[in-house]
Amino acid sequence: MNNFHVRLGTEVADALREHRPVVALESTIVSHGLPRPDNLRVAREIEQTVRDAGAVPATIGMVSGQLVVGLDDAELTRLATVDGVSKLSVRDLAVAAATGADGATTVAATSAVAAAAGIGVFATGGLGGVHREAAHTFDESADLGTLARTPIAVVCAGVKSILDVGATLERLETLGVAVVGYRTRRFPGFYLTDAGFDLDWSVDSPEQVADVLAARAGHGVHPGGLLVANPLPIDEQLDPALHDRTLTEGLARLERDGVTGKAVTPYLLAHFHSATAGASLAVNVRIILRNADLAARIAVAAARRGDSAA
Ligand code: PSU
Ligand code: MN
Repeated sequence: MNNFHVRLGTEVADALREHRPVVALESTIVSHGLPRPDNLRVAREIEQTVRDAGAVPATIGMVSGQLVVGLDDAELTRLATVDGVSKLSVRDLAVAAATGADGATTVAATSAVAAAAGIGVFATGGLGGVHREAAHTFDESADLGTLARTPIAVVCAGVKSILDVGATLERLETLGVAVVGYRTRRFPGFYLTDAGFDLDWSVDSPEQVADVLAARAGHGVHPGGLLVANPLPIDEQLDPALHDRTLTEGLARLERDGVTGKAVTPYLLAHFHSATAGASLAVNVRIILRNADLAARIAVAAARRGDSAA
């Protein structure tokens, strides 16, 4: 990209030029989704996991108004530790750039920037979606609308269980976002292995995901994203009873404290991390690392077949 406001990290630029595998990573998870000081350690572990699987990590964020694809360690440290880092969705990017802000990109913003930079695979924890009171509040994550028009494969453990999962799946269908289970036909519920919904499609290997991406590129028909839903093994999920208790309590507090808008997701995640005494954090980290590993293997498979989209 010949854009003054977007800088590719050297390693990422080299890898893209040489058609080597690259995996995009988001920074909202680091700045707003995980508690300090674990967030920085985990951010580095995610990158290392991508490297171990043979791909180059490209963590995306904004530093002093400049969008960076492939934050270096000093920049990653800054977004993980400095106060006042904005949570940036797609619509915020230009304003944040023009005002010189530090910002962390959501799934929506990370997807859009990654695709524009020529990166075809992205790993996150859980996608944003339709919030439980959306019928009244209209609170639906911009992640959904952005994926409708962004050609990228997002590896995630479904959508966060704090959301209305059924409504989110319906919206993904309406918006034309493809959803495939990785070795499952059940949609995962982030902390929980199974959110209680069937999927139409399942894929068995990174190579098969690369086949899907190649077919999509070859058809030139489907402009949108592909969700690769990668569930936790059942013995690694958060205890469902603890999960349900914590969620009920978190939703009640949300209402009591009058939290709305973009603060909802960070608020509920923080509640989980404190109310489960770190149990949800361990599960959350495990989810992200597993997704980073799978995304890297998909990027490697796609690069092997010479697929320029990855
Ligand atoms: N999943 C996580 N932790 C997070 C998020 C997702 O495990 O912090 C973030 C992602 O950046 C996602 C955002 O895009 O939450 C959704 O926020 P909202 O509901 O405000 O769109
Ligand atoms: Mn929202």
